Amino acid sequence: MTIRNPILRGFNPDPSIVRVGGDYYIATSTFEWFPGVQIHHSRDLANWSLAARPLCRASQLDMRGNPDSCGVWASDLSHAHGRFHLIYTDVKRYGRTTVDGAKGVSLRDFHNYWVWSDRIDGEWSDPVHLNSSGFDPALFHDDDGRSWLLNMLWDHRPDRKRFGGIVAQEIDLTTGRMIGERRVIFEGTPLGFTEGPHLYKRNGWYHLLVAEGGTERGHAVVMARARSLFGPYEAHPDGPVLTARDRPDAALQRTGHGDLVETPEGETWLAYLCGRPLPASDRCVLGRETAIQPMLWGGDDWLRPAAPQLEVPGPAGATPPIEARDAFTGPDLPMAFQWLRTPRPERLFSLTERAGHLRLYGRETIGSLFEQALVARRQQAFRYHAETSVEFVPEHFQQAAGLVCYYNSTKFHFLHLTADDAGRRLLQVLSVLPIGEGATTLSAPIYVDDGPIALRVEVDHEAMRFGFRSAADAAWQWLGETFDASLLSDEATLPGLPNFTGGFVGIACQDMSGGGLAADFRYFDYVEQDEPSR
Ligand code: 6LW
Repeated sequence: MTIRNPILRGFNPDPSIVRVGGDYYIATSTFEWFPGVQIHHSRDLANWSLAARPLCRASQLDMRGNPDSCGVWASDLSHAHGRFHLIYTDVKRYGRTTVDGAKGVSLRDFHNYWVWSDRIDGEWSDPVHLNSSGFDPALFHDDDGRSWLLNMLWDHRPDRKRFGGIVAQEIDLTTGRMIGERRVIFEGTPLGFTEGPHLYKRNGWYHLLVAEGGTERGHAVVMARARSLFGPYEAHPDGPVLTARDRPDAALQRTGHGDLVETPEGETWLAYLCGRPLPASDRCVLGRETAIQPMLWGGDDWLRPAAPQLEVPGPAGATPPIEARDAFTGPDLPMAFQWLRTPRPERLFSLTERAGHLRLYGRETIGSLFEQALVARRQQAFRYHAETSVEFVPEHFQQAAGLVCYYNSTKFHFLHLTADDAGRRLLQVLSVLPIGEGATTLSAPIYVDDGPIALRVEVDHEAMRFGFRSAADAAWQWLGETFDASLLSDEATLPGLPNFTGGFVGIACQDMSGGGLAADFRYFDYVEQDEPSR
């Protein structure tokens, strides 16, 4: 079995892994993107496919108004008492920790919920609210039949550690009711930023796995153990069990936030979060991804890596490039696509109002935190092209529709059709300026004829270019400007703001007049070019 990391390419952070019989499942975070939570499936730990997106209706998740990079953080997937259990956080506010360097009060709102299902691809239950004391909740099912909810404790007080340790409280899994007091069981190591707890019991030891060091280059997977669930926990004598903080040469950076799984043969594997910064810009345009690492329990009951870490073993192409051509012929949105925040997609698009087309209704402006008609899929490779064909007849400058490379409400490059004051149709790019210089700018207008028009973007690491053509057999006409794709990355940001997602590519339509003018898209191609092996 050749494992080629990352096993889940592109924006797939905070993995939680579970095995049921011969089936492995990994749940990853989706933030402000709807539906919420991605669950991939594998039978061999090497080959994975998207199996479910469990949070798919208003009673489970409504993220309208959620800030960028909030929404669904670090879900936890487990299986116990004959059911799948999913615990997730809906982050409603991300107060900045420091303002101009001064450590202020950092108010944040995290709501933790529990849903369950008998089948991974079944209908998941409505949520039960558990607590709101911090993020990264996880369930631990003890061998005495009791279950415990763990999460990191958020301490907003200026003179305290924001990351106030790991708390545990018993949960009644028949009702979701919390039992007894919450107790801090582990305050973390000097690395700090203690989060992402998962608990395992083995040979009479409680083994606590946490993420520390922060989710950037100092990230680490840290373990500690105790004879009692409530501690005291003794940290691993070797320090972090996996980290790239001292390995600037490693192919996989930002490694942390892990979870363990055991194979039927008794091997132990660690699924963990990583990032692959582009060499030139040192920026992660694919966000944080999921990798996996074989581990080994020593005779001293401590866990250690069982193979070289952080490299990308296996032949190039072990995870073949994606070549997806979606013709929008069916009534349902292809599973690779998502939209932002709202549980009311029928307000944004229709796949039935015009047969063979995805119809987007012009709603709020691109970057709105409420109702923007933008449907997109993750960028999962450094080299790809995407293409669509759109029919759109704008009447004035407040109406726009087209092809977009999107990171968040302030970071995107949007090639769109609109109209001038005389109603003549034109193409422009609404594009983010280099971070810190302000928001966005408009490229020079290019007047185009009426009728369907094909739009194309080609991305090669940091370089992005847009093209268009009116007839299928015409040559592509490329815009003179090139655009900086690395601006659509976790690292390109003003300080103190959350940038936890990766880049997306898709289609969008806005009508600032409130008229809801629609745009019809006939297909969407997303085609990756193979990555040269390292
Ligand atoms: C997640 C936390 C983290 O909840 O980032 O890298 C947060 N680790 O554990 C958002 O992904």
